[in-house]
Amino acid sequence: MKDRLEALRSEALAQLQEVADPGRLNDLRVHYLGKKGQLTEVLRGMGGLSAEERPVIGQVANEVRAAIEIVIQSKQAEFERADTARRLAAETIDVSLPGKAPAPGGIHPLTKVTQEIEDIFLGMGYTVAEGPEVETDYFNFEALNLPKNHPARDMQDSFYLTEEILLRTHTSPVQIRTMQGAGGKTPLKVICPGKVYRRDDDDATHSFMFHQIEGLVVGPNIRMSDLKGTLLQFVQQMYGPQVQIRLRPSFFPFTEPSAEVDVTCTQCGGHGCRMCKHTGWIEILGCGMVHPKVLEHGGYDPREVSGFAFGMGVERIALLKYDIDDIRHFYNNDLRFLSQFARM
Ligand code: 2NL
Repeated sequence: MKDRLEALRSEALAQLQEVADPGRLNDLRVHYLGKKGQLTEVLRGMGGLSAEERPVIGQVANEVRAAIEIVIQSKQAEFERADTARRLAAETIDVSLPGKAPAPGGIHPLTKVTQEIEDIFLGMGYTVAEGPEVETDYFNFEALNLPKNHPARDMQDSFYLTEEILLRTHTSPVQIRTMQGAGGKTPLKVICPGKVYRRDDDDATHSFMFHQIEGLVVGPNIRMSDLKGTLLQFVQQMYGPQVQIRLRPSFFPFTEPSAEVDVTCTQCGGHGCRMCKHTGWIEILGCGMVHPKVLEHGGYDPREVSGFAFGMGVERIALLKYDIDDIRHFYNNDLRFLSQFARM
């Protein structure tokens, strides 16, 4: 029996020497050491041994098992090392390859100009308010002293969702809501930026959707001179301290008196050029003293308080600031255009 065990050992070790893959190694392990393997087979004959022989043969059997196991383990470790080495070679990352640079986004020029305007007015103590783009006839027209038969209320000029609901045509309704929310408190100083919608045919200077910023101040003894000083301060921070303004009489249903504001040409400084059509002046916004009826809709008593308001198109301010010739550049999302502002 001892001879059979020794023979089993040398046969197993010889075969294990030749093993070249983990699958075959496992087969041999099962063949020699498994429950129904060769070693078990030999040991089954132990029953016929004498009491003296049994421990001797048992020891030999244990030595044979240990010898085979050791070779299997070292073979297994060898295969694992080879596998790791193969994977390391195959999965090597070349850290010297140039990376794929992520294209960082930039702030849209209209957003940038909006933020700049907001900053200027925040610096003068204003707050910023936003409101819904879908408005009621009351907030968009009625509260702003636009009577039912006013041409601006024509179905042809606005996007109506129903008879009473439309896309806002200016951000003034936000100011009405802000006044009503203030519960008669003064002073009220607010600017309202946002998208507005008008049924225009798109061209270089018109769009069915554009961005407006309106400002409103309400308080005791607010005068036209406060309005003029505020706007001068604004344009000088926006375009430079050399810029002057002039006010021309105008008309809006929600302000009385009303004015159109021109700045000295941002291109030629007022001498006259193509941009200002050789007048030296460029129109940039509309403004006026808040109409008493509008103050009343806002919850104020026009005998006690007064106010001024102004409104400007963000696209127009941006066109002038960056000398852009077509409003549609702002909406096409062409990176050749947008990337010029990304790092400004
Ligand atoms: C323009 C002119 C303007 C206003 C907007 C306003 C708002 C309230 C009361 C009175 Cl709540 N007025 N807004 C006033 C004058 C002119 O906008 O040309 N915008 C592009």
